[in-house]
Amino acid sequence: MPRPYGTRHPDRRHGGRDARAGQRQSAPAPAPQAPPPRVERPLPPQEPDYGVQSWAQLDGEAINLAQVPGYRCGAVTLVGQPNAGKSTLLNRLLGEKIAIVSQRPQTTRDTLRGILTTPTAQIALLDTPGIHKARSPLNRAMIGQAVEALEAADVVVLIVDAQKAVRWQQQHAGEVREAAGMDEDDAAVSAEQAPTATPAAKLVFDPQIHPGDRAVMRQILHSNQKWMIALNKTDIVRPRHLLPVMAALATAPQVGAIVPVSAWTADGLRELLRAIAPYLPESPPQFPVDDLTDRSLRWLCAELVREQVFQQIRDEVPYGVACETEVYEELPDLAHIQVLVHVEKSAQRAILIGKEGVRMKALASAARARMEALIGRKVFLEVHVRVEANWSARNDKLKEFGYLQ
Ligand SMILES: Nc1nc2c(ncn2[C@@H]2O[C@H](COP(=O)(O)OP(=O)(O)OP(=O)(O)O)[C@@H](O)[C@H]2O)c(=O)[nH]1
Ligand SMILES: [Mg+2]
Repeated sequence: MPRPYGTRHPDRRHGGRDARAGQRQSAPAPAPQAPPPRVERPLPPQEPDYGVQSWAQLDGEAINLAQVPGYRCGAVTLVGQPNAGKSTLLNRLLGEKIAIVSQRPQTTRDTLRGILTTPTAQIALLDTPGIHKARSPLNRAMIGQAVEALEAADVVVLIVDAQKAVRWQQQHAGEVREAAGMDEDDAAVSAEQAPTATPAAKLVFDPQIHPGDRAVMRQILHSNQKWMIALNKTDIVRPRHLLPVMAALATAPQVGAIVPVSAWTADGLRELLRAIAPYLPESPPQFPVDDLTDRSLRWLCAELVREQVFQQIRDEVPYGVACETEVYEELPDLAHIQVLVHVEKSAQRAILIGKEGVRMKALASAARARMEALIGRKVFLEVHVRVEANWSARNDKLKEFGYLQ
């Protein structure tokens, strides 16, 4: 039975069984020893190497995509619960890292458009914040962005976390639930997520579908968009457990294809693109073929600093952090970038900086490496931290940081 990450084998807790046997035989107690120096455990990898995707490879300048017969171009919105893998999937489809990713929910705070150009279609892929039960003004603003992004799509792809879906089904197998009861529960979530929306229609879902996914489905159905499902993280689920999950998802109203994928291994992504293609209108490409996103490098660099906060700092601190690029200068030998990190309390500032600045050094150096990979140049990065009391509850600050329109 594998041990959970971060736990030790029970026999090793006090030096192991053999060590204890030795203590019983020798009478004098061993002299107390200084504890071994604390070794920082390396973080487990939080995202794959995205690599270059074969479907995005264009045959040099020889191809004039505007003249390819039947060429398609359109917009696809990726939605789902927090942590379902939307941003990882976006990066994987593009073959480039532009969206930030972490193991923690609610990493993405505002929409990000990635542009995927293939020899047969150009797809504007919109990554969105995870849809969940929002409480704080920041979370409500995030969900407002996700709901708004539904409107702009030719097709919506709901990303479902297969592992979460399987767990829900296994825990609730055999439980008989009142469909009406489930509806009320979901409707409450829906109403909170879209305060301006008219009440969601009374839709009955299979209770075998995770309630969080049902809440997202309601939002999609409310937007009247065509939609399909990418069942993600199939690399960590037994294939025999996937079938019942897919059967339950297939009962959702008006759902199109359900494609099992793994953003981590790239399995199923070609099939996903094939399933998306018929929804896109025939049109020449609307964006220059080597455009990857409509976001500026300034914005992406601020996000890369926030990503490191999400990946390296525990507890609630990342949820109180917002980042802004204050300086972005292209110098002859390098890019000079200065990022300002806003926190809500001075205690958060102290945690971010760490003892003798060690934590900040680690954050900045990881963010800098990511920036260099993105920009393809050497980067000189400066990061400053400022306390902006209670910013996540203030509309003026949410607007200033771009989270609220
Ligand atoms: N094993 C596995 N892990 C995945 C896969 N896709 C994403 N993940 C992991 O899931 C976690 C969340 O991924 P994100 O891409 O940040 O999820 P998200 O849906 O964008 O989350 P929010 O931005 O918080 O809404 C990360 O640790 C990813 O590495 C996958 O296909 N397989
Ligand atoms: Mg995300």
